Amino acid sequence: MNTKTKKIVALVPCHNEAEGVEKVVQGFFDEVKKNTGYSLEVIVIDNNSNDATAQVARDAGAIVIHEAKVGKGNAIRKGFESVPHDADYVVMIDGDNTYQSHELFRLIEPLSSRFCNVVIGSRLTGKISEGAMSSFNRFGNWMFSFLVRFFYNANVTDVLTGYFAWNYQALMRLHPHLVARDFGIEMDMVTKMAVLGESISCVPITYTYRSGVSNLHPVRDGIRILMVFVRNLFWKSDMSYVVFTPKLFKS
Ligand SMILES: Nc1nc2c(ncn2[C@@H]2O[C@H](COP(=O)(O)OP(=O)(O)OP(=O)(O)O)[C@@H](O)[C@H]2O)c(=O)[nH]1
Ligand SMILES: [Mg+2]
Repeated sequence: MNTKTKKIVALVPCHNEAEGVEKVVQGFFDEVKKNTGYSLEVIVIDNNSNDATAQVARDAGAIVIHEAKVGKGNAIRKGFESVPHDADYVVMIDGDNTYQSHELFRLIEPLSSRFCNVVIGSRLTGKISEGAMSSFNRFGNWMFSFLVRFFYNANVTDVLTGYFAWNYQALMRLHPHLVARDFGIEMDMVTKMAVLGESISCVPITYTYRSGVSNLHPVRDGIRILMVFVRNLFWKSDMSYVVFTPKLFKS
């Protein structure tokens, strides 16, 4: 029996999230304490915050690194570069406490049981608290998820979620290919994982009302996300072990 402790590394990209980040970090530590056989490192990527995000995160037990280039994509890609090589699982979550860090093992279990290599926390098949997501954003999320399922054959029900988990090797296969600098990062990740042929599963998660100020501009960011979706239809990778042709172009 393999009794080696498995190491989880949680990445939290933050731009002015002093209100939410403590609960996010604390929730991870509380959860890992309840589950023997796991260790945890939380890395907060502070992206030009001008509030107390870094201090609050450090006080809660996180390691804080900095990324000066604005944009969630830049922040999370800096986080991926900083994942220690002895990690077994890598989790990404937003710092605004809208996703529940105490649902961590819902995302880890399909990885630890080797059911799949990537787990996506799906809000649209989970629970969304009242007022947490506008009808416009809900429709946008649903539409983008539908398009990704249709054109990329990807097994996803919530492509723009902020809660992901990978086994370490799957993340290392993906990370060198990512280029999105802003809120296009989730679309970049999911579509490229689909092209790479990663096994992806979705689990239902809870999404709650935001603490702090939103950084998202639905129309501007929606257009950027659409551009990533279209651009990646033509993306190919030398590492891809699935010959990929967008469904639309199949004869
Ligand atoms: N916009 C933005 N967000 C960043 C940046 N760097 C990190 N983030 C983080 O990216 C995460 C997602 O941003 P949010 O503003 O919550 O966007 P959202 O979740 O799509 O939208 P809401 O429903 O309003 O919360 C948060 O944890 C941000 O702090 C940055 O430079 N710009
Ligand atoms: Mg948010």
